[in-house]
Amino acid sequence: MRDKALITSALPYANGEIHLGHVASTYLPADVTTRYLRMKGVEAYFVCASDDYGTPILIQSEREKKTPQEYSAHWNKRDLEDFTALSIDFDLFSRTSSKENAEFVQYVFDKLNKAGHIYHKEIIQYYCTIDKKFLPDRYVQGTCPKCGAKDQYSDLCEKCGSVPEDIIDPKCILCGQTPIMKPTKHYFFHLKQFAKPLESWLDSNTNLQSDIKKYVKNWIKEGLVDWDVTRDITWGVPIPLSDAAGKVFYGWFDNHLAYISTTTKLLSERGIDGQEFWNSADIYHFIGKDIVYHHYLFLPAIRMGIDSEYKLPDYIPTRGHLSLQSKKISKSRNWYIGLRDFLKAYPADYLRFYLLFITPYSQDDLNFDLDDFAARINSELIGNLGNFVNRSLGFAVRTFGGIIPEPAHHDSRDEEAREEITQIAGEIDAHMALHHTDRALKRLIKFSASFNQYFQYKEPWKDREAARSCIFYSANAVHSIALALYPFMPNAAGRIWRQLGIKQEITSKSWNQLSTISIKPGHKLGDVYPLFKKVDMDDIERQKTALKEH
Ligand code: B3M
Ligand code: ZN
Repeated sequence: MRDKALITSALPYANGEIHLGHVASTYLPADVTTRYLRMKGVEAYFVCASDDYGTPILIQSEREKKTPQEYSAHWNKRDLEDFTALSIDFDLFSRTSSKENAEFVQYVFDKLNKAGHIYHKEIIQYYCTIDKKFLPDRYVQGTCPKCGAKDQYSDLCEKCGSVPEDIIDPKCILCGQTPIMKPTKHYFFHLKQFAKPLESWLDSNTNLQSDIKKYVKNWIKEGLVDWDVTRDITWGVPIPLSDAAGKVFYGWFDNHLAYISTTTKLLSERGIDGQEFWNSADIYHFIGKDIVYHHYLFLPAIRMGIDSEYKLPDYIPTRGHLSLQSKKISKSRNWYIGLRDFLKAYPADYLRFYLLFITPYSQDDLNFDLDDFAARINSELIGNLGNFVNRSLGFAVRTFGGIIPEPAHHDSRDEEAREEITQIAGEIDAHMALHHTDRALKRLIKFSASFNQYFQYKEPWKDREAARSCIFYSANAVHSIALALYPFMPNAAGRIWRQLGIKQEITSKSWNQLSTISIKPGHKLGDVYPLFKKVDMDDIERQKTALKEH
């Protein structure tokens, strides 16, 4: 682990609200990792941006009679509000359409071009003679040649998931006319040239998930295809060549470069040299498994193409898709829960807890189930962790006036309790070092379960004298719980911290206190009250009824 880290999570398209499916695989694990690294004393920054370009955004803005600038600005603002409500704390949430990104993208293209990694050729594109424009990607709808589904886009059949070569009976989505075919000059990135270097990079980077590496290497073996990085539309970063007027970059050429341009923008505002920082930090790109191709091949190849001026990622933590009530999430079928709506009904910490609990560090798909959500919150979080914190601190208030007693009548069970406290940090570290955020959280839950048993065994209510060591170690276990919980549930951790009566904030470097006996005899607790409210089952039923497909 380096003492610097730069963390990114996949950039959300500025085209609709953030829903539960987005946050599980990407934003939450990235936020937890950032908070954890900071507590370990690492200088860590977490950046993201809205992905503003692309034909779907342009088309939708035209439908809503807005400029694409206005339209994407709206979603950029809204996304940031929703992320903030979930305590996802970016240091900077920028835009791929920012001036800084456009400049950097053009700089990268220029350098690639001069190095011979770009070539051009004529291709045939749909063109509408009525609207007088080329019709890339979603501008054309027709019948899928593979499955026969009607009204599918020329770049994606939503029924069978294929990318149709030649859609049947193509129509311009703007005017409904049949487009003609017209030649146009497009610029290509020579991805094929990078097959060998990509392969050696994949072999040498032992931090990448090995199952993913395996199939990415297989794609290389099957043969890479050069990338057409051009679009004949007005919304995008202009291609900086005199004979490329009216042409912009394909969104996947510019979006991942915003990882870098957003970092340098953030750091320059803080007087730090972004490039120097980038190259001496651990670079993490958190993604969902649907964009493996772009992040394991396209992104590293482009960085190699500019002489690794900005180094390649050290980690690309990749996780699977979330389904909802065991059915695939789909915005078009209305089968999803918006983040904002969910957070109106339940605290951010509940959602963080549940999603982090069920999301493994693997490509396995996961399922959001409302009954399971209620059960986990009510039993693991409230019945176990919340209960231990409240019963032990509550007992200290009732019996000792909120002053931590000197331990007395030390027995072997107390020794075990002390031992558990001194080991918990290392055990959580072991999971976090391997990106198993779910296992780290489960280890913490096991720790609190074990302290519930300790409390039960000691029966402090029977003998005030014997209670002293039990309360002393329990208060110290609560201190460990607050610190270890912070990356996962920062709000609840802060509440526990205040109940413990600790004045200074949980900040960087606090991790090294986690396994210490920091709460000393004579320490005064703050106000103690129940941490959580149970999830009501009638309310869960109402949530299920509200969730309707169409
Ligand atoms: N905007 C979203 C996606 O395909 C896409 C990610 C860009 S990351 C550089 O999931
Ligand atoms: Zn048309």
